[in-house]
Amino acid sequence: MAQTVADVLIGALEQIGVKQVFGLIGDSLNPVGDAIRRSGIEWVGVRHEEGAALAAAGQAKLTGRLGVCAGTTGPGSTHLVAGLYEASCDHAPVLALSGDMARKLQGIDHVQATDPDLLFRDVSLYTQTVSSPAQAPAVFHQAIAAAYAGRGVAHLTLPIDVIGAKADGDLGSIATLKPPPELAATEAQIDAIARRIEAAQKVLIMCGAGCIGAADELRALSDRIKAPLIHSLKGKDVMPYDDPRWMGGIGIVGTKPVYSAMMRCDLLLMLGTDYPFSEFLPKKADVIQLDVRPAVLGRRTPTALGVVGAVRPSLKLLLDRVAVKTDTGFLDQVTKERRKWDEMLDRQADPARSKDRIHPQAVARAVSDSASEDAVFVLDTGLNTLWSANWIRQHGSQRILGSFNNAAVGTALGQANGIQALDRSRQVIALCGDGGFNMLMCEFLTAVQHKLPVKVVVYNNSAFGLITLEAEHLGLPPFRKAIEFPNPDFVALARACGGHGFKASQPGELKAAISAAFAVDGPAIVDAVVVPNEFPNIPHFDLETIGNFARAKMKEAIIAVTGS
Ligand SMILES: Cc1ncc(C[n+]2csc(CCOP(=O)(O)OP(=O)(O)O)c2C)c(N)n1
Repeated sequence: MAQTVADVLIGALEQIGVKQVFGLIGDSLNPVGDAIRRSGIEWVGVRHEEGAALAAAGQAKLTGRLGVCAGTTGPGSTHLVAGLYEASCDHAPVLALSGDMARKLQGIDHVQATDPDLLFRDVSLYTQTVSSPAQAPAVFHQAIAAAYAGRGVAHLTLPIDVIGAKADGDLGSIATLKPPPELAATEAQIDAIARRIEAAQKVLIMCGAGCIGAADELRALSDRIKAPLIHSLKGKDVMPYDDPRWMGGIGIVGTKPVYSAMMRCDLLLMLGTDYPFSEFLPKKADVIQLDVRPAVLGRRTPTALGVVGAVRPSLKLLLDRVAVKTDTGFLDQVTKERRKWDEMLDRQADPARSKDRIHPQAVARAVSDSASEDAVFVLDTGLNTLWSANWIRQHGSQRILGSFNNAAVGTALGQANGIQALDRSRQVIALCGDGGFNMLMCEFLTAVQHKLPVKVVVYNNSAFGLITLEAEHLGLPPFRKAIEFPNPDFVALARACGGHGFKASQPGELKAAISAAFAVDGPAIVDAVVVPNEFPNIPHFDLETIGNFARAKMKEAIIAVTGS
């Protein structure tokens, strides 16, 4: 059979190491499906295209390598868009393919007419219609190169008459399609960082996702200059939880010791982080920021020195150039506070805390304690993010991912499916709120069909829990009718889908339900019925917020009595 334009695209993807394409077949995507059917790439058919985009994003976030998803004409591609924000917000390379109707039907309000290039414009850094077989190879190359170079989404619109046509040439430069190299900052800039560190008394090092892979260098720097290491949520898995230098997270998903260290330090070194919540950054200290992205330098807080460079190679240079410090006072103080905070976390997660109710902290801790050395935890969005992020104690080569920039509910399972498809023998655990799981629960069927043994742990509080807190934060009484909802029987649902289901509604059942789910060979759901009104640890409150919470509680009490 003669090679089609679709074959050229799929052949190139195979050559650069793409293992799966996630999508939902049909209509104008059929020639792409046919090319995949004849290739070495696995087609992972999803139940909702958002699940395909999430799966591709999950893969790209974990590995830094291209994830690929596909939707067909009109609504099939429209469904991709929401999931793609995971990749664009977290700077992960994804190629999204939209099938489109034949060119002769375009522009005349035909059935399913959309303008995919316009629709995908916001979420992608490159979007292009492939309008002829002759143009196709160069555009395919450009799209993949753009996704890698810009670390985001490239999108192609593929009219069926073009993608199914006979090919007119191959991609010439496959060898150039790969992630960008890690480049160090210049020596002069490294010297400038070293001099500022030497002049400071209390140096605090804040690590973001740009620090992944740099744990050894960070330890060495911390030891050399006696500086505590703290992290953004995206940086939590840079180091094992129990490393004595790893003090905890910043912000709402963080700790009080870290907040006070921020306010006490005189130099903050921000490494590979664009942490957006400026109110948690120091008010007085000098700030140095090191990142591969020049555009993020200095945009969250006034920055004395902004340096372009990748963290790991830059730290390697810095270690040779910065003088040893001996004063451990600041490090010791933060360490002491951190220990106390950890003891509090342990008490809050103790299943024996109540006799007949499961606290969500205990769920996160039990999942963490039962997980394999190389598990991947995929967190959903909501109150559940706080439980998972604060009570998972990562170790070994465990990884933690979530929707930490997009902050979208319903994103964990789709991403977990993509990650699981990379290695079906690795343990992948999606930790979801019930609202988040309900949103895209059809993707559990994708897991069952494609033998993706994802474990889904649902914090079942029969509510969009975080929204209660959000309302009270604004001084509003929670709109209960809008926030609370009934759930299906998740165990029955899991079994009806062909998976496994386990339930824990009493503290004594928790460990067994989680262990059973982790032991079964195949996808499983753990329905953990949790206390609905658990209040998280908030590291810092201003007076206005405290007032708002008090006002909200008063309004709630009045509504309870008067009914309005
Ligand atoms: C797609 C999407 N829709 C709505 C929101 C707003 N939102 C943020 S948290 C949340 C509640 C999530 O509820 P649930 O999944 O049950 O988790 P919980 O907060 O109870 O742990 C909502 C609706 C969002 N962030 N993303």
